[in-house]
Amino acid sequence: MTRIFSGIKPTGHLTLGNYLGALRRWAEVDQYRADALFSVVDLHALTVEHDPARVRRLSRQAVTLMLAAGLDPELCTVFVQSHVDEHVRLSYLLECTATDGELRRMIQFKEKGAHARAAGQSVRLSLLTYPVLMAADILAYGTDEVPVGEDQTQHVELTRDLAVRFNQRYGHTFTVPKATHPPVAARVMDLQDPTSKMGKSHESGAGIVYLLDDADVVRKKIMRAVTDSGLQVEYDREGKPGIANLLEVLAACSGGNPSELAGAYESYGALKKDTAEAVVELLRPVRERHARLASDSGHVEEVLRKGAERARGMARPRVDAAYRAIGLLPR
Ligand code: AQP
Repeated sequence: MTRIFSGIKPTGHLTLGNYLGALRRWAEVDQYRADALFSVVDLHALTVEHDPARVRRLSRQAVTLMLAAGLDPELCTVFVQSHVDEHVRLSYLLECTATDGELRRMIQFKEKGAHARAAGQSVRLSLLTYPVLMAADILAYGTDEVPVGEDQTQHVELTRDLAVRFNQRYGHTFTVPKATHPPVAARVMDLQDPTSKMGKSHESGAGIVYLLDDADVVRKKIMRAVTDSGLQVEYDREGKPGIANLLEVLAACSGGNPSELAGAYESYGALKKDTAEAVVELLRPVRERHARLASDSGHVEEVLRKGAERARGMARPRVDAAYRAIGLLPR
Protein backbone atom coordinates (compact mmCIF):
# COMPACT_ATOMS: atom_id res chain seq x y z
CA MET A 1 0.00 0.00 0.00
CA THR A 2 1.22 3.52 -0.80
CA ARG A 3 2.73 5.25 2.24
CA ILE A 4 2.04 8.97 2.60
CA PHE A 5 3.57 11.47 5.01
CA SER A 6 2.81 15.16 5.33
CA GLY A 7 2.99 17.78 8.04
CA ILE A 8 1.94 21.20 9.14
CA LYS A 9 4.05 23.69 11.07
CA PRO A 10 2.55 25.40 14.15
CA THR A 11 3.96 28.84 13.33
CA GLY A 12 0.60 30.60 13.16
CA HIS A 13 -3.13 30.02 12.86
CA LEU A 14 -3.90 27.72 9.95
CA THR A 15 -5.01 29.42 6.76
CA LEU A 16 -7.18 28.81 3.74
CA GLY A 17 -3.88 28.08 1.92
CA ASN A 18 -3.06 25.28 4.34
CA TYR A 19 -6.59 23.92 3.92
CA LEU A 20 -6.84 24.03 0.11
CA GLY A 21 -3.18 23.17 -0.48
CA ALA A 22 -2.96 20.32 1.99
CA LEU A 23 -5.49 19.51 4.70
CA ARG A 24 -8.59 19.09 2.58
CA ARG A 25 -6.99 16.57 0.27
CA TRP A 26 -5.47 14.67 3.19
CA ALA A 27 -8.96 14.29 4.64
CA GLU A 28 -10.99 13.75 1.48
CA VAL A 29 -8.63 11.59 -0.55
CA ASP A 30 -5.29 10.60 0.94
CA GLN A 31 -6.39 8.94 4.16
CA TYR A 32 -8.66 6.60 2.18
CA ARG A 33 -6.29 5.59 -0.58
CA ALA A 34 -3.05 5.11 1.36
CA ASP A 35 -1.37 4.27 4.63
CA ALA A 36 -1.05 7.90 5.68
CA LEU A 37 0.72 9.75 8.49
CA PHE A 38 -0.06 13.41 9.24
CA SER A 39 2.02 15.30 11.74
CA VAL A 40 2.12 18.65 13.48
CA VAL A 41 5.81 19.28 12.90
CA ASP A 42 6.42 21.34 16.01
CA LEU A 43 10.24 21.14 15.94
CA HIS A 44 10.12 23.15 12.71
CA ALA A 45 8.37 25.97 14.56
CA LEU A 46 11.51 26.51 16.66
CA THR A 47 13.62 27.58 13.68
CA VAL A 48 12.45 31.20 13.96
CA GLU A 49 11.87 33.56 16.92
CA HIS A 50 9.09 31.88 18.94
CA ASP A 51 7.14 32.06 22.16
CA PRO A 52 6.99 28.62 23.88
CA ALA A 53 3.43 29.04 25.19
CA ARG A 54 2.23 30.10 21.73
CA VAL A 55 3.87 27.12 20.01
CA ARG A 56 2.15 24.79 22.48
CA ARG A 57 -1.20 26.50 21.92
CA LEU A 58 -0.84 26.48 18.14
CA SER A 59 0.26 22.83 18.11
CA ARG A 60 -2.87 21.78 19.96
CA GLN A 61 -5.01 23.97 17.73
CA ALA A 62 -3.42 22.50 14.59
CA VAL A 63 -4.13 18.92 15.72
CA THR A 64 -7.70 19.87 16.57
CA LEU A 65 -8.14 21.50 13.16
CA MET A 66 -6.70 18.46 11.40
CA LEU A 67 -9.34 16.33 13.09
CA ALA A 68 -12.01 18.98 12.40
CA ALA A 69 -11.02 18.94 8.73
CA GLY A 70 -11.93 15.25 8.69
CA LEU A 71 -8.79 13.25 9.46
CA ASP A 72 -9.96 10.02 11.07
CA PRO A 73 -7.42 8.50 13.51
CA GLU A 74 -8.89 5.09 12.72
CA LEU A 75 -7.85 5.51 9.08
CA CYS A 76 -4.58 7.42 9.38
CA THR A 77 -1.90 8.24 11.95
CA VAL A 78 -2.12 11.72 13.49
CA PHE A 79 0.77 12.73 15.75
CA VAL A 80 3.14 15.43 16.92
CA GLN A 81 6.68 15.26 15.52
CA SER A 82 8.47 15.91 18.83
CA HIS A 83 6.75 12.85 20.36
CA VAL A 84 8.70 10.56 18.02
CA ASP A 85 12.47 10.78 18.68
CA GLU A 86 13.31 8.91 15.47
CA HIS A 87 12.91 12.12 13.45
CA VAL A 88 15.80 13.82 15.24
CA ARG A 89 17.91 10.65 15.33
CA LEU A 90 17.62 10.30 11.57
CA SER A 91 18.07 13.99 10.92
CA TYR A 92 21.66 13.86 12.19
CA LEU A 93 22.56 11.05 9.80
CA LEU A 94 21.07 13.05 6.95
CA GLU A 95 23.04 16.14 8.01
CA CYS A 96 26.07 13.92 7.49
CA THR A 97 24.77 13.25 3.99
CA ALA A 98 23.80 16.80 2.94
CA THR A 99 26.14 19.67 2.05
CA ASP A 100 25.91 23.23 3.32
CA GLY A 101 25.77 24.47 -0.30
CA GLU A 102 22.56 22.64 -1.09
CA LEU A 103 20.91 23.91 2.09
CA ARG A 104 21.93 27.52 1.45
CA ARG A 105 20.14 27.31 -1.91
CA MET A 106 16.75 26.68 -0.29
CA ILE A 107 14.34 29.52 -1.10
CA GLN A 108 12.65 29.40 2.32
CA PHE A 109 16.05 29.74 4.03
CA LYS A 110 16.88 32.77 1.91
CA GLU A 111 13.47 34.40 2.47
CA LYS A 112 13.08 33.66 6.18
CA GLY A 113 16.76 34.41 6.87
CA ALA A 114 16.42 37.80 5.16
CA HIS A 115 13.23 38.44 7.11
CA ALA A 116 14.95 37.66 10.45
CA ARG A 117 17.90 39.90 9.59
CA ALA A 118 15.60 42.74 8.57
CA ALA A 119 13.88 42.44 11.97
CA GLY A 120 17.27 42.71 13.68
CA GLN A 121 17.24 39.04 14.72
CA SER A 122 19.98 36.51 14.21
CA VAL A 123 19.36 33.55 11.90
CA ARG A 124 19.08 30.28 13.80
CA LEU A 125 21.26 27.43 12.56
CA SER A 126 18.14 25.25 12.56
CA LEU A 127 16.60 27.49 9.86
CA LEU A 128 19.41 26.32 7.60
CA THR A 129 19.17 22.66 8.60
CA TYR A 130 15.40 22.34 8.86
CA PRO A 131 14.93 20.89 5.35
CA VAL A 132 17.13 18.00 6.52
CA LEU A 133 14.83 17.41 9.48
CA MET A 134 11.94 17.52 7.01
CA ALA A 135 13.74 14.90 4.91
CA ALA A 136 14.04 12.77 8.05
CA ASP A 137 10.31 13.23 8.76
CA ILE A 138 9.58 11.81 5.33
CA LEU A 139 12.27 9.13 4.96
CA ALA A 140 11.78 7.61 8.42
CA TYR A 141 8.48 6.14 7.25
CA GLY A 142 9.45 4.72 3.86
CA THR A 143 7.18 7.37 2.36
CA ASP A 144 6.18 7.06 -1.30
CA GLU A 145 4.22 10.30 -1.63
CA VAL A 146 4.31 13.69 0.07
CA PRO A 147 1.14 15.69 -0.62
CA VAL A 148 2.10 19.37 -0.27
CA GLY A 149 1.44 22.81 -1.71
CA GLU A 150 3.81 23.99 -4.45
CA ASP A 151 5.93 25.97 -1.95
CA GLN A 152 7.34 22.73 -0.57
CA THR A 153 8.49 21.22 -3.88
CA GLN A 154 12.13 22.26 -3.40
CA HIS A 155 12.30 20.60 0.02
CA VAL A 156 10.90 17.35 -1.32
CA GLU A 157 13.48 17.48 -4.14
CA LEU A 158 16.22 17.76 -1.50
CA THR A 159 14.70 14.80 0.34
CA ARG A 160 14.88 12.75 -2.85
CA ASP A 161 18.52 13.73 -3.41
CA LEU A 162 19.46 12.76 0.15
CA ALA A 163 17.67 9.42 -0.10
CA VAL A 164 19.40 8.56 -3.37
CA ARG A 165 22.81 9.64 -2.04
CA PHE A 166 22.44 7.68 1.20
CA ASN A 167 21.27 4.58 -0.67
CA GLN A 168 24.19 4.79 -3.10
CA ARG A 169 26.81 5.23 -0.38
CA TYR A 170 25.55 2.89 2.32
CA GLY A 171 23.19 0.44 0.63
CA HIS A 172 19.50 0.62 -0.07
CA THR A 173 17.78 1.99 3.04
CA PHE A 174 15.22 4.60 1.96
CA THR A 175 12.31 4.76 -0.45
CA VAL A 176 12.72 7.76 -2.78
CA PRO A 177 9.51 9.78 -2.32
CA LYS A 178 7.75 12.16 -4.67
CA ALA A 179 5.73 15.33 -4.04
CA THR A 180 2.11 15.48 -5.14
CA HIS A 181 0.03 18.65 -5.46
CA PRO A 182 -3.69 19.37 -5.51
CA PRO A 183 -5.15 19.99 -9.00
CA VAL A 184 -6.12 23.61 -8.18
CA ALA A 185 -5.12 26.07 -5.44
CA ALA A 186 -1.72 24.44 -4.90
CA ARG A 187 -0.55 27.97 -4.15
CA VAL A 188 -3.14 30.28 -2.61
CA MET A 189 -1.88 33.86 -2.66
CA ASP A 190 -2.18 36.62 -0.08
CA LEU A 191 -5.35 38.65 -0.74
CA GLN A 192 -3.51 41.94 -0.15
CA ASP A 193 -0.39 40.94 -2.08
CA PRO A 194 -1.33 38.34 -4.70
CA THR A 195 2.28 37.94 -5.80
CA SER A 196 3.22 36.31 -2.48
CA LYS A 197 1.91 33.16 -0.87
CA MET A 198 -0.79 33.26 1.78
CA GLY A 199 1.44 32.30 4.72
CA LYS A 200 0.29 31.83 8.28
CA SER A 201 3.24 33.61 9.88
CA HIS A 202 2.85 36.91 8.01
CA GLU A 203 2.49 39.83 10.42
CA SER A 204 -0.54 41.41 8.78
CA GLY A 205 -3.58 39.16 8.69
CA ALA A 206 -5.56 41.41 6.30
CA GLY A 207 -4.75 39.29 3.25
CA ILE A 208 -5.03 35.95 5.04
CA VAL A 209 -8.17 33.93 5.61
CA TYR A 210 -7.69 31.93 8.80
CA LEU A 211 -9.72 28.74 9.18
CA LEU A 212 -11.13 30.01 12.46
CA ASP A 213 -12.06 33.51 11.23
CA ASP A 214 -15.73 34.39 11.74
CA ALA A 215 -17.85 34.25 8.58
CA ASP A 216 -18.15 38.05 8.49
CA VAL A 217 -14.41 38.49 8.81
CA VAL A 218 -13.89 36.07 5.90
CA ARG A 219 -16.39 38.04 3.79
CA LYS A 220 -14.70 41.35 4.63
CA LYS A 221 -11.20 40.08 3.80
CA ILE A 222 -12.30 38.68 0.44
CA MET A 223 -14.38 41.73 -0.51
CA ARG A 224 -11.31 43.89 0.23
CA ALA A 225 -8.93 41.71 -1.76
CA VAL A 226 -6.57 43.66 -3.99
CA THR A 227 -7.67 43.35 -7.63
CA ASP A 228 -5.99 44.29 -10.87
CA SER A 229 -6.37 47.13 -13.33
CA GLY A 230 -8.99 46.72 -16.05
CA LEU A 231 -12.55 45.55 -15.57
CA GLN A 232 -12.74 42.23 -17.35
CA VAL A 233 -12.67 39.02 -15.31
CA GLU A 234 -9.92 36.92 -16.93
CA TYR A 235 -7.81 34.02 -15.68
CA ASP A 236 -4.29 35.38 -16.19
CA ARG A 237 -1.85 34.48 -13.41
CA GLU A 238 0.85 36.86 -14.68
CA GLY A 239 -1.22 39.83 -15.83
CA LYS A 240 -4.05 39.64 -13.28
CA PRO A 241 -2.71 37.81 -10.21
CA GLY A 242 -5.39 39.11 -7.83
CA ILE A 243 -8.30 37.98 -10.00
CA ALA A 244 -6.55 34.71 -10.86
CA ASN A 245 -6.15 33.98 -7.15
CA LEU A 246 -9.86 34.56 -6.49
CA LEU A 247 -10.81 32.38 -9.47
CA GLU A 248 -8.56 29.58 -8.21
CA VAL A 249 -10.01 29.78 -4.72
CA LEU A 250 -13.56 29.78 -6.10
CA ALA A 251 -12.70 26.85 -8.39
CA ALA A 252 -11.20 24.92 -5.47
CA CYS A 253 -14.33 25.53 -3.40
CA SER A 254 -16.90 24.85 -6.12
CA GLY A 255 -15.13 22.13 -8.07
CA GLY A 256 -15.01 24.25 -11.25
CA ASN A 257 -12.18 25.33 -13.49
CA PRO A 258 -10.70 28.86 -13.09
CA SER A 259 -10.69 29.73 -16.84
CA GLU A 260 -14.28 28.58 -17.34
CA LEU A 261 -15.46 30.36 -14.20
CA ALA A 262 -13.92 33.63 -15.45
CA GLY A 263 -16.38 33.67 -18.36
CA ALA A 264 -19.32 33.61 -15.96
CA TYR A 265 -18.48 36.97 -14.33
CA GLU A 266 -19.01 40.48 -15.59
CA SER A 267 -17.54 42.34 -12.63
CA TYR A 268 -14.84 41.93 -10.01
CA GLY A 269 -17.44 42.64 -7.31
CA ALA A 270 -19.65 39.72 -8.32
CA LEU A 271 -16.63 37.38 -8.39
CA LYS A 272 -15.58 38.51 -4.92
CA LYS A 273 -19.07 38.07 -3.52
CA ASP A 274 -19.41 34.49 -4.81
CA THR A 275 -15.88 33.62 -3.71
CA ALA A 276 -16.56 34.94 -0.21
CA GLU A 277 -19.76 32.90 0.10
CA ALA A 278 -18.09 29.78 -1.27
CA VAL A 279 -15.25 30.06 1.27
CA VAL A 280 -17.65 30.72 4.15
CA GLU A 281 -19.65 27.59 3.23
CA LEU A 282 -16.50 25.50 2.78
CA LEU A 283 -15.16 26.43 6.20
CA ARG A 284 -18.42 26.34 8.13
CA PRO A 285 -18.36 22.58 8.95
CA VAL A 286 -14.66 22.74 9.86
CA ARG A 287 -15.30 25.57 12.31
CA GLU A 288 -18.27 23.77 13.82
CA ARG A 289 -16.37 20.51 14.30
CA HIS A 290 -13.41 22.43 15.72
CA ALA A 291 -15.65 24.02 18.36
CA ARG A 292 -16.89 20.58 19.44
CA LEU A 293 -13.43 18.98 19.50
CA ALA A 294 -11.78 21.90 21.30
CA SER A 295 -13.99 21.23 24.32
CA ASP A 296 -12.86 17.59 24.49
CA SER A 297 -9.12 17.82 25.19
CA GLY A 298 -9.08 14.23 26.51
CA HIS A 299 -9.98 12.93 23.05
CA VAL A 300 -7.23 14.95 21.36
CA GLU A 301 -4.66 13.74 23.96
CA GLU A 302 -5.65 10.13 23.30
CA VAL A 303 -5.39 10.55 19.52
CA LEU A 304 -1.87 11.96 19.96
CA ARG A 305 -0.77 9.24 22.38
CA LYS A 306 -1.90 6.45 20.06
CA GLY A 307 -0.60 8.26 16.99
CA ALA A 308 2.90 8.68 18.45
CA GLU A 309 3.01 5.04 19.51
CA ARG A 310 2.04 3.86 16.02
CA ALA A 311 4.45 6.28 14.31
CA ARG A 312 7.35 5.19 16.54
CA GLY A 313 6.69 1.57 15.66
CA MET A 314 6.82 2.40 11.97
CA ALA A 315 9.90 4.64 12.07
CA ARG A 316 12.20 2.77 14.45
CA PRO A 317 13.18 -0.24 12.30
CA ARG A 318 14.16 1.96 9.33
CA VAL A 319 16.07 4.46 11.45
CA ASP A 320 17.90 1.61 13.23
CA ALA A 321 18.78 0.18 9.81
CA ALA A 322 20.17 3.56 8.73
CA TYR A 323 22.34 3.70 11.90
CA ARG A 324 23.80 0.30 11.07
CA ALA A 325 24.24 1.11 7.36
CA ILE A 326 26.18 4.32 8.01
CA GLY A 327 28.73 2.55 10.23
CA LEU A 328 27.50 2.84 13.81
CA LEU A 329 27.74 -0.11 16.19
CA PRO A 330 24.42 -1.83 16.85
CA ARG A 331 23.01 -1.17 20.33
N1 AQP B 1 -0.67 29.50 0.43
C1 AQP B 1 -0.67 28.19 0.32
N2 AQP B 1 -1.25 27.60 -0.74
C2 AQP B 1 -1.27 26.25 -0.86
N3 AQP B 1 -0.71 25.41 0.04
C3 AQP B 1 -0.12 25.96 1.10
N4 AQP B 1 0.51 25.43 2.16
C4 AQP B 1 0.94 26.42 2.98
N5 AQP B 1 0.60 27.62 2.47
C5 AQP B 1 -0.05 27.37 1.30
C6 AQP B 1 0.69 24.00 2.37
O1 AQP B 1 0.24 23.70 3.70
C7 AQP B 1 1.03 22.64 4.20
C8 AQP B 1 1.55 22.98 5.56
O2 AQP B 1 2.41 24.09 5.45
P1 AQP B 1 3.45 24.35 6.60
O3 AQP B 1 2.73 24.53 7.85
O4 AQP B 1 4.48 23.29 6.60
O5 AQP B 1 4.21 25.64 6.27
P2 AQP B 1 4.48 26.50 5.05
O6 AQP B 1 4.41 25.79 3.75
O7 AQP B 1 5.75 27.24 5.28
O8 AQP B 1 3.22 27.40 5.17
P3 AQP B 1 2.95 28.76 5.77
O9 AQP B 1 1.51 28.77 6.14
O10 AQP B 1 3.41 29.78 4.79
O11 AQP B 1 3.80 28.89 7.09
P4 AQP B 1 4.89 29.92 7.41
O12 AQP B 1 4.29 31.28 7.16
O13 AQP B 1 5.25 29.68 8.82
O14 AQP B 1 6.05 29.65 6.48
C9 AQP B 1 2.14 22.39 3.21
O15 AQP B 1 1.80 21.27 2.42
C10 AQP B 1 2.15 23.62 2.38
O16 AQP B 1 2.62 23.38 1.08
